Formats: sequence, C-alpha cells, structure tokens
Amino acid sequence: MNEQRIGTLVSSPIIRRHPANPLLEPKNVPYGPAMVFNAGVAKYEGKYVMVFRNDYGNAENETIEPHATTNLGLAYSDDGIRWDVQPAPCWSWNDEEVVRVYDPRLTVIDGKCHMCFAVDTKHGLRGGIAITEDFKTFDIQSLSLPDNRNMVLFPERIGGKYVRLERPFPVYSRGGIDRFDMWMSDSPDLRYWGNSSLLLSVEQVPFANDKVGPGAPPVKTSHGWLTTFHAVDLDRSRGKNGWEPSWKKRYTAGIMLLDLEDPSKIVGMSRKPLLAPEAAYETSGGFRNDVIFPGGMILEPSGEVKIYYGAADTVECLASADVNDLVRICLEGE
Ligand code: BMA
Repeated sequence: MNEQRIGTLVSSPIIRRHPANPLLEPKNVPYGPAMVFNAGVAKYEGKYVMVFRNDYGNAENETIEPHATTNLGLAYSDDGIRWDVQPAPCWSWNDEEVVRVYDPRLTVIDGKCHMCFAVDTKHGLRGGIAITEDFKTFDIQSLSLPDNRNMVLFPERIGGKYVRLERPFPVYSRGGIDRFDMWMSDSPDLRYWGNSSLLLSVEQVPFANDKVGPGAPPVKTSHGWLTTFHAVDLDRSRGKNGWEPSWKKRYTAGIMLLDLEDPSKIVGMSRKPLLAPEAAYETSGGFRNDVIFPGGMILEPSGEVKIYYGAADTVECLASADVNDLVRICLEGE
C-alpha cells in the first residue's frame, strides 16, 4: 500500500518547550540505562511522581541490548521540573512468559495511583493495569488479550464505570500493515472490560497515515476531557534516523476534547499537531529520532497544562500550554 506522504509538520504556536529540557536523560539515572523515556507522571500525596522507562544499550556504537533488560524507574519532584531519581528501578518483569513491561501511565483514582503499562509476552503484546500505593508493589488488576497497548485510564468513573483508552493492533483486517486506531472500553471493576468502541481512527487525523493511539491520561475541563494522542506517519523514503539502521516513522502529539458524560464522543480535535519533532533532543542523537510520545499531563491550578513526553525514545521532556488555548484549538479544529 502507498501511504500518502505527510510532509513537514510544525508544533502549535500555543505550546512552549521547557528551557530545562530534557528533564531527565540517561546520565541522571544511576543504574546505567541508555534511554530514559515514555514516562507516566501524576501529582500524588503532595508531590509529583514519575515512573519512566529505561532501556539499555550503547549510544557510542549504536547497539541496543535485548528488550529483556527494560525496567521502570522512579523519580519524585516538588515542582514537576527538577526530579529526584530514586537509586534503583521500581519494577521489572521478566520470566518464562513475560519479556518486559514498559511505557507506564499514571492516573490517580480515589486517592490511589493506578498504572497502565505495556507488556511484551512470548504470546503477544498485552496492556496491563496495576494499583500501587508505594511504587514498590504493583497489584495487577487485569492484563488484556494480545495485541493491545498504550492504555490510559480516566481519573474518575464515568456513569459509574472505569473508562480506558487503548490501541489494539488489528493487522489482518487493516491490510496486513500498521493501521492502528484508538479505542475505548469500560469496566465496573478494572478487571472485566467491555462496551468497546472505536474512538479515533487514522483517517480522521490529517497528520497520521500509520497509527494513532492514546497519549497521557485525560484531564477534566469544563468543556470536556482534554486528552493527547500520538499520531504516526510513515514515509518509506526515510532511512537511518537514529541508532537504528532504518527508522521510517515520525511520532507527533495531537490534542482532542471528549464529551464529559459520554467520552466516546469527540467534541473537538485540532487538525494540526500540538507537538511535532523540532528541538534538537527530538530530532537528533536518539535511538529513534523524530519521536514525541506524550505520557503524562497535569492541569495546574493556574491553568497551565504540563505535558510530559518521551523524545527520540531516549530522553524525557516537558512542554506546556494554557488550558484555554488547548480547549480553543480543539473546538476551532485549528
Ligand atoms: C511505539 C512504542 C513506544 C515507542 C514508539 C517509537 O510503538 O513502542 O514505546 O516510543 O513506538 O519507537
């Protein structure tokens, strides 16, 4: 299949990258990862908490170690900008069946921290949900059927149900290639999930031709649930773009607004990327350049929305925008 090329993309003028970017990079982590990225972030018990992904390898000779070495790290912060990285990883999972867990997303529900995560197993990719109160033990509530990934939870029950966004991988029905969309399911108890419906398809996003999936867990505004998503475009003419011998994709972050009572309804969506790879730490020197992968979003009392994202699959960054501007570009479709 020939993908329509997307061409140059730029970030929205309403978003500002933090001058301290990258907020976290491998040299800040005392146990030797080569990539530190795709974090979940929440405000929890009076602090900012971040759970981030560590992958291993050697940036100098551009080799990565087997995925089995992936683990999750932990950091705390008083301001969401300067992070105190804990001395050891907080979780990893590798056994006869499970290869690794990665890409955590944090949502506080009823005062407890809920973590969604991706799980590579020997029999497919699964999406997991766990509850943790101390970031030492993770009480797993459910693991999806394969293949599913990129789950995020809404911060409160809607119509009495937990709601999650997710990205299954329907290969055969979508032409045997990547063409993955964003779905939604609900649950009475975090264990049994159903009422699944399609939320956002690749075709609806002008800056995607490959896949779209959930970003950070949604935040509540008076106009609806504000939520980021990742949008991917593939251009087969791209070649080496990072440590990998060949990397033909680009990941951008989009933004949309979902109905407060029925989040399966999209109230508005910006037709342009919110964040497209432009800064040096997004476009060069990484494992996979031109990747922006949002995983944490915090609405501050001032109206500032902090958006945490993995850049180039190698470092963790922050950008922010005013909540009214974000709502406006969704409603105007700007
Ligand atoms: C996705 C996930 C992310 C990663 C992205 C770009 O499919 O694996 O963890 O950031 O690819 O490599």
